[in-house]
Amino acid sequence: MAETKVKATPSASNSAKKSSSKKTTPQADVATKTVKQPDPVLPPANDDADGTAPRATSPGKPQFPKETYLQWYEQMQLMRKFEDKAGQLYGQQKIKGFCHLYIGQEACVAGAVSALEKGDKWITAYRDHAHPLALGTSPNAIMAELFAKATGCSKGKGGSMHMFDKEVNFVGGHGIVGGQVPMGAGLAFAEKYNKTGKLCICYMGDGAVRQGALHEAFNMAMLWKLPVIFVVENNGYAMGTSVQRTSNVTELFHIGRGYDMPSEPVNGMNVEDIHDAVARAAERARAGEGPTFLEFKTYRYKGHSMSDPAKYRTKEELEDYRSRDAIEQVRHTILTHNMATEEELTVIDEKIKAQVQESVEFAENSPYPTADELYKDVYVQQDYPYIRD
Ligand SMILES: Cc1ncc(C[n+]2csc(CCOP(=O)(O)OP(=O)(O)O)c2C)c(N)n1
Ligand SMILES: [Mg+2]
Repeated sequence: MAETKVKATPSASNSAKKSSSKKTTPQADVATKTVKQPDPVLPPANDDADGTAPRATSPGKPQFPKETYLQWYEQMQLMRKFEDKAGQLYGQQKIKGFCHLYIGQEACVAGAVSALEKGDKWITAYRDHAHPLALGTSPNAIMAELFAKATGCSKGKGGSMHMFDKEVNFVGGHGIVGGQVPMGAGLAFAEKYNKTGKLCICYMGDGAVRQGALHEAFNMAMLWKLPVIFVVENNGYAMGTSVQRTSNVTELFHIGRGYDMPSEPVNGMNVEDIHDAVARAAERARAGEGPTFLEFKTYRYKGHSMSDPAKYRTKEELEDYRSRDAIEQVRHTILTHNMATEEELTVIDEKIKAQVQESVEFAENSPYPTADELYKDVYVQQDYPYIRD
């Protein structure tokens, strides 16, 4: 293990402690921090990467400034409360169509937001409400999109699976399993080509790892040393099918090995571990060393989508993950180390409740798109050569 200087956000650095409190965007300016650099291929960054360490009850010494823990708490609570509400509204048929909730996986996004820079590109699959929420898209625009209203972040034409927000560099929201993986490589190619110093973080589910497109993209990303961080959110299941039933390689991070891609497992229920792993990968990408493959071992508390009763798993399995809930861990750290009082956390909770309520009212009171919207935002090439009358 070598010690390397990496760029990380103020959250990762004591020197930046003060500036992080007046954050204007979730991705703040960079500061420097020394973290452990793992060997390029494989060895786990920590010995609890399978998520078995009971951090909520033995949190240890906080590694980050209090502003970071409070930011994580607020972001993750917003994701959770927003989606709790979305789930309720789905039950009332105010939200229709597909709807995949991220509840349980919140740390996977919060820890990456704090480790990356403004201007980095984000892309993911269809479980995509939390990413823009944490990047700073207004909850109003996301709720309105769920309601298919014209004020939604995709003008009401995308719905739950197709959130987009160029302002925060969130490039979707993609429904084809694995489809976003080559796109993530392409986004990173553009950053390299334009010499922006930015990178792309490309999320996918464990189901996507068995798509051919991933393997083609991994090869090219390594060949061209693209500034991309591939993240598999391994929540154990692709719809109702477990990883064990569909993959000969169940430690998914091993798959990066075939391409000599630096790859590691990360405890996806722990936001600090996620921050550190993403910061290491970002350092490599910005230094021109190319891609990294991170396997976040995580869990979704709800079914695959709103129509899934999740009968393929046991109550005990769910409770085991719930007992290591990422939000509870952060809450515990904050309270144990007197970073805030119960009352102060309640103020944050109340603020979030009001934000979520406001987003529902905004969505309810917004108009649907008009019929002429059908013909807008559609790719047309008048001289397309292959269509003949
Ligand atoms: C190419 C393709 N095949 C099948 C589907 C149907 N499908 C939708 S979600 C899904 C499971 C994907 O699971 P995973 O990648 O683990 O993501 P998670 O839902 O767990 O976040 C499947 C098979 C699809 N959308 N695209
Ligand atoms: Mg999955």
